[in-house]
Amino acid sequence: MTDSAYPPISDQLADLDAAQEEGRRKMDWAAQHMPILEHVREEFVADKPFDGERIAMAMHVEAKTAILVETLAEGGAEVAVTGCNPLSTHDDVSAALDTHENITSYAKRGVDDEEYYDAIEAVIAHEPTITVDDGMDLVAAIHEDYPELIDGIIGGAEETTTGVHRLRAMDDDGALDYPVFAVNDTPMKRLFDNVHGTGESSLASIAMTTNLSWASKNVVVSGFGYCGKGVAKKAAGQNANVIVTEVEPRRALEAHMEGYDVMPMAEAAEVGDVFLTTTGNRDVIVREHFEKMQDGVLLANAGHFDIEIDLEALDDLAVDRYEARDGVEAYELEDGRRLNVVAEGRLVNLAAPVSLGHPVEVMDQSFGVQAACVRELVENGAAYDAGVHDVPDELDKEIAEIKLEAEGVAFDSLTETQREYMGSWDHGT
Ligand code: RBV
Repeated sequence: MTDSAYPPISDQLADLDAAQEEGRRKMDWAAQHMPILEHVREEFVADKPFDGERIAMAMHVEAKTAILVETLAEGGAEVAVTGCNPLSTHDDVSAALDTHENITSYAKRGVDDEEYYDAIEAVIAHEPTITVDDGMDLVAAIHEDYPELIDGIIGGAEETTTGVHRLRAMDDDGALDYPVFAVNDTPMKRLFDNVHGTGESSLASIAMTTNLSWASKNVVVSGFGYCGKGVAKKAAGQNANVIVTEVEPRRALEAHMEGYDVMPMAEAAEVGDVFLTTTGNRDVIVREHFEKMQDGVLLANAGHFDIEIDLEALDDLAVDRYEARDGVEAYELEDGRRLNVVAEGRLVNLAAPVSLGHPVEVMDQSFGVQAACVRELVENGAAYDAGVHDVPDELDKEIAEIKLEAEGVAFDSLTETQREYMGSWDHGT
């Protein structure tokens, strides 16, 4: 292990026993609702596929993620973990994880930029053979600062849209030097976690943070990708009027055909009550938009990074700033209008004080795919070149089947005749 001075969470908390106990309680609750990871864990405990592996992880360290971390550790790996967002860690869960003999947790809530990267370096100091990222910060730090470790790395797995986007850009530049699975892009992740998970948890977090209703509100959803679709659908389901902003013509059309109003942000700014960004891009809501907004609007972001709402410009415009509620900062403008930013513009479903992240069931699916990818790297890592890889469809289906079985849902399979028919081209009229 190389040197790193940054201490694990257990050396940073005052009342460690109480934290460990509460963290464990949260994990036990999550585990009860994660049948996929339970199944995978039994397999890992029996086979110990990760004996001798060192897994580095940067994820949202809360109860569900903790069950994934434990599952990998129970499979024989040494795991070092830290957060992937300064505000999403639950310190008690981090402390509970750190008690496991195979796990070191550096995650801590409320770290500044310097501590955030110190913790990432502390994880990297464990000299990983596998990385598991949410947002690609580990892959980036290893390539930039510790390229000598790359030879020893079998591969990695990436959780989120933004991370996969960054990885593909890196791959296009020929700069990605080990294989990484795009977990985000699987049906088992995207159709559930991005759509239902982001939709439900973002809206729930905003509602809990503000105590305001969705009914009758004009809710502006920026970006109609998988996350935006989920947010729009769930907001409409709670009687909001949904307005979508898009830059991609087919997605704009899709939103239009779903029955949502579609308009440029310059127009939406004037009529929106709540603004929720899900684009993964920067500068979606900027000064010219703030200038037109109504008094009392809510501004929130559900994208991975806090770049979608230009808070610097808002700060420039503001004559006063104050904490209106826990997790809500009011920016007061010269003419008296107040624009309320939720959770500092960081991903709202994890970073607001009351936020708990996506619901347990969808994270069980995403993390089931993560676990299957780590197993695939250990079993067949040499078969994958450096670069971004789709998760093998068979693995994704395996996770779906485990879930269906746990839910008691039976489904059909193809007959031989059907299989032959689907595989042929000469059965015409
Ligand atoms: N996400 N994790 C949670 N652990 O509670 N909630 C959401 C959690 C992940 C989700 O998979 C998404 O792709 C990513 O966070 C964005 O950073």
